[in-house]
Amino acid sequence: MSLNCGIIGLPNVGKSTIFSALTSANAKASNYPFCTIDSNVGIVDVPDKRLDDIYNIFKPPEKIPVSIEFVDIAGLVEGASKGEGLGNKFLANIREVDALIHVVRCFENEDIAHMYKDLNPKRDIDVINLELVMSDLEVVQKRLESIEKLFKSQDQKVRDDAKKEKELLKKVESILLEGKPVRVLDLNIDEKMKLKNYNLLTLKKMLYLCNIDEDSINKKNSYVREVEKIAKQEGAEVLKLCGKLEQEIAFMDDVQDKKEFREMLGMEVSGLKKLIKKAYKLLGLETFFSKNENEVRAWEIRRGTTAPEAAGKIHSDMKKGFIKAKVYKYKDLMEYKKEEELKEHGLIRVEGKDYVVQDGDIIYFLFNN
Ligand SMILES: Nc1nc2c(ncn2[C@@H]2O[C@H](COP(=O)(O)OP(=O)(O)OP(=O)(O)O)[C@@H](O)[C@H]2O)c(=O)[nH]1
Ligand SMILES: [Mg+2]
Repeated sequence: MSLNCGIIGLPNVGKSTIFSALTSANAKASNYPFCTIDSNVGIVDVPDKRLDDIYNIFKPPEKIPVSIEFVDIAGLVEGASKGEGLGNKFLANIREVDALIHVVRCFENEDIAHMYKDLNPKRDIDVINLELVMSDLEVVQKRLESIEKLFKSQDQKVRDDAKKEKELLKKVESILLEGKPVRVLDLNIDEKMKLKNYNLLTLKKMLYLCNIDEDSINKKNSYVREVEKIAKQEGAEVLKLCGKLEQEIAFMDDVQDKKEFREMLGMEVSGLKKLIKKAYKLLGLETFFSKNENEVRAWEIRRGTTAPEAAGKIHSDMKKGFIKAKVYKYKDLMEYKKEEELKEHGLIRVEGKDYVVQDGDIIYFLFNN
């Protein structure tokens, strides 16, 4: 199953517009706050020039990219964590995703209703982030209450574990009480593993996505600058795109038309491509490639994945019977163009079960059936 990014934000900021551009499917988008109630899910291919380059060298029948999932979630409002505007349901949707894309409205348009009268990205961001914080606080405080009974256990280990968990949760609670997201805490691996069970919203990675108007594509926009400042303070990523135009382009059939339209607007790179790539990184994913006579294929892995685990992505038998991996680098292939040349230059390595797969590796696994 692919990992997913949830698209969140206030109502009517352009979440569904961006989602439908991403998936080129007609996710319902309209000028009514709360237009999205059930979340839409779309699977999107991750563009990767390296896959195209490898494919162009070997030219097997098929080329298969990696994909990630986007979830278009309904707009949150102030008080969502208290159940306002179906808030709890929407927060539950957010709890299920792996990372967050926070859409912030940075376009002025009197015809498009906004929750508040004026445009103020900082206030909008604060509203959403506070709801996420409040929702996490409720989870943490509930657990802190229920953990108390564990201290009465006869089992020393249960009591010790409960003590450790309480200490951790207290640390988390105090950061939330300051109104800050849990992701700003410096947690060790052990603590991260423990917190995983709670699926905390503010521990998920977040990317701020400024939805701008047509005029701001090649111009500075003071709203975007404001969001950039906030993102910098939080160590979060930020990206701007014009949802409406991206949607229009996504719906064009002809590739050449798309290209010309982009050029006319001075958009060299597709905003959507940038967004998908950033989302992929946000999910902590890297790519290795496999090739055989039928296909060249990209596979997503988490940083730190070993060779047998990577083999298991392709087939569980490959992991079970893993013997070794023949590995070479994408950049070496680009330099020498042929596997024979790579071999001659000693650039095809044989790696064992402890090898940590690197982004851009091209791998052939040998295994026992
Ligand atoms: N001018 C302009 N309008 C936009 C842009 N992006 C979205 N809109 C318009 O804003 C309105 C709301 O867009 P949606 O994508 O439905 O907003 P949403 O955030 O999904 O809204 P909810 O699902 O109600 O929370 C629609 O009328 C869009 O056409 C943009 O970049 N520029
Ligand atoms: Mg929507």
